[in-house]
Amino acid sequence: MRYGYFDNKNREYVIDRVNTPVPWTNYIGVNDICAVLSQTADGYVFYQSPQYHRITRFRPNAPISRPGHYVYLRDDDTGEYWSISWQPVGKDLTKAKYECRHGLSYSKYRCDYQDISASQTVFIPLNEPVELWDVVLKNNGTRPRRLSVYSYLEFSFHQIDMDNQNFQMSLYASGSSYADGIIEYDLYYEELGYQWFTSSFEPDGFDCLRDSFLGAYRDESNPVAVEKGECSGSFEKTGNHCAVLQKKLVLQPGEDVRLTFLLGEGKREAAVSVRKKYSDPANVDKAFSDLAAFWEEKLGKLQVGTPNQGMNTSLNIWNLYQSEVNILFSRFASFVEVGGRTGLGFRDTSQDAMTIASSNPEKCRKRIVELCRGLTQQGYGLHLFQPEWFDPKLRGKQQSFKSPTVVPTPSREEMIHSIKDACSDDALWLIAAISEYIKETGEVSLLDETVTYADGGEDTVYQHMMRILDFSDKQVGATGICKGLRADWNDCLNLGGGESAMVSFLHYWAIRHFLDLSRFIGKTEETEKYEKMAAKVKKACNDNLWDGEWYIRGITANGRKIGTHNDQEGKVHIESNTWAVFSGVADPDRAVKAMDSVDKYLYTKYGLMLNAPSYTKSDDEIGFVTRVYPGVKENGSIFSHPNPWAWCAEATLGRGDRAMKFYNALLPYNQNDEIEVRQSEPYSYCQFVMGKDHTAFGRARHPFMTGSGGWAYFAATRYLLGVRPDFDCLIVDPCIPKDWSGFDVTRVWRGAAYQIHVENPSGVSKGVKTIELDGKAVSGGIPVQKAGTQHRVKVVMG
Ligand code: IFM
Repeated sequence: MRYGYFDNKNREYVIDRVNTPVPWTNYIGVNDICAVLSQTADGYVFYQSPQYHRITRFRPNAPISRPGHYVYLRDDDTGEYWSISWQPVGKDLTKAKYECRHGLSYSKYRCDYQDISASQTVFIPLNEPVELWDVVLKNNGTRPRRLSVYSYLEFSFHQIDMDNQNFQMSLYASGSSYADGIIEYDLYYEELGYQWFTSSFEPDGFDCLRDSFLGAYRDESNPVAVEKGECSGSFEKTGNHCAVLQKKLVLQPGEDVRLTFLLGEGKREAAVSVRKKYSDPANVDKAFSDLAAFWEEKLGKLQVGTPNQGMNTSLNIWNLYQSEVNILFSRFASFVEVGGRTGLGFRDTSQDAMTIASSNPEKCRKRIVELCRGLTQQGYGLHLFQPEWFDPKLRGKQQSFKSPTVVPTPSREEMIHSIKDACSDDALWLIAAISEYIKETGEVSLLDETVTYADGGEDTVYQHMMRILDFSDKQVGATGICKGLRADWNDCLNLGGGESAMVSFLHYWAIRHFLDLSRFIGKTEETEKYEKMAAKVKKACNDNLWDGEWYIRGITANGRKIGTHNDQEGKVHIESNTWAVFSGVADPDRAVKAMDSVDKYLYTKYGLMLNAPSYTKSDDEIGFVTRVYPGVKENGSIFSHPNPWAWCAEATLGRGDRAMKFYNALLPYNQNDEIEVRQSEPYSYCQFVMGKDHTAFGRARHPFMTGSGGWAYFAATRYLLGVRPDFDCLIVDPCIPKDWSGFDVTRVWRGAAYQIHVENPSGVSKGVKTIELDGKAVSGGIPVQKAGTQHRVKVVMG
């Protein structure tokens, strides 16, 4: 069963059955202000922080997610009313036609009802803290129509906690007012507590008090003001507030009208000038086309044409979009992660930064510096921290958002965690992010930049990298395998503080990244030191972690091996086996066996499970994972994030058919027509899909806010299609299914554009016979070309 389709030409996903099993969301905005909205316009908007500076309210985890950013329409002759986005009125779907188009940083809602077609496009101009609703109505009938149009949104008390508790204060500290077409909203005690709402027209009515507009014992589906056809003109200092502007219209047959609603940050003065600007539709169009150009520039850096349509759609549009959404705001703003946490998670941010180095080098660099500041002198990262703790320029910003009635988040001093809070993998990911950034941009001088440590002192980025590697070198157990500390990548597999196979493999991978860099910049001394470290780690792994057919997952504090052939539960784990291979620790024989075991024990038609069989008996020596339902999340679900590690591992082995089998199984696009099983958005990777050990096998949960999008993009473009930058050349080293006759990639790298055409005449999966750059043979990678130039690259596999 399907609910929509991919419109690649417009880079939109079109939901033509709007009653999806769960909300299907989109992210609006690319700068300071961000809205998370569903296919029925439910959702919320925040300014910089979803935790401290929400603009509109959201009641999460409810049977219907409310409220949202709605437009009601009313036939003033009959009194009948409906909403453009289907909800909240929720007309009978057999009588009206609704559609939602989720595009890149905008959503467009459409409806057709009784000869009135209407659309509401919600977007946020590139550099203005303003949410804009571009509303168009048309009378397709043969008689004149008298209509009323109403906006609706509900203001927030600015903090997620304030919207959910202790109203004895907030209800009496928030106020609204109306004058000359502008609604103003304020939180009286907050220095930055002002918003406004206005429109391109002179309203015929308004309401600022939610309860006056909705009426007693009613909700957003049947507001009394819409039912009556008249707003009450309410506003007050104290209460719950909303933004309703009403316009009465007469539309002649064939006539259309365009209205703009605007929601923004600041006081009345800001509203006046923004209103003036966007009362001219040409400015609305310009802001919308600037946004399209923003995405065009990003997506244009890498476009693919392969025989796999799902891959093309995902890599060319949705995968990159998801990765950018993760890095632009935070990992914490969705309908599930409702914004109650903010800051940077060390491991997640490092991986997110690594995967968007090509599309967003500026943000990647910014994040690298922020993460270096969140590193301690000992070399471990603060698992979750606020960048403003360490950036004098940002300090004080969150403070001014804070309301007095909520317990403040801990200060920097309180949060300089002791090592017992550290996760063993966190900082290792940063090494790869730095290396990928330099490969992408060539900015080797980043290594010399001086950056502070979280607990005082400062050093170069290069020194930070060595501290990270040295920390993992020292934090080892009796066997020489890295200690798992509080947890490794798998938050729930704690091993009682034992040793983590995955982290030792990751350590090896990070050392390899560093060695490539130290050799490139000619640092002989460090190269020798870390070559020895690499050899030591490799030996410890191969001496202690091999189980015969696969690698174990770890060793508990009591010396018990986890993930062995003797285990009835948690026998095979994806993390250790994929990293053993991708890191280069496993020799070819073991690598093949390990990945064959992954295929044998973990493969399902919806992707690879994290571990199998799932744990059913609680065992605190292994960790919290054993207290998670079988087949769910970290216990045997198809956790999306590690799946691309398996594609990379298979690409390392040159097994393109296997890699593509794994790729296709997880690809949300491939479940577009199976939504009765998947339920969630087919244009976004979800954090996990229920595994075989759960009754809802195949059901996906937690869209957007997961490292899966970034890793899928990184793995597919760099290791399956094999186009990846090195420090001084662009490598083309594909690993594809044997039946692919070839594919094309357009890649912009260091300012030059490469049109890469790959041919596969002998039907191989791996191996490059020849490479030509503009008709001339090159060996190895493609050398750096002058910025602004265009090149043709022909690659023949064989
Ligand atoms: O690795 C973690 C991530 O940091 C947060 N989500 C769950 C993942 C696996 O535990």
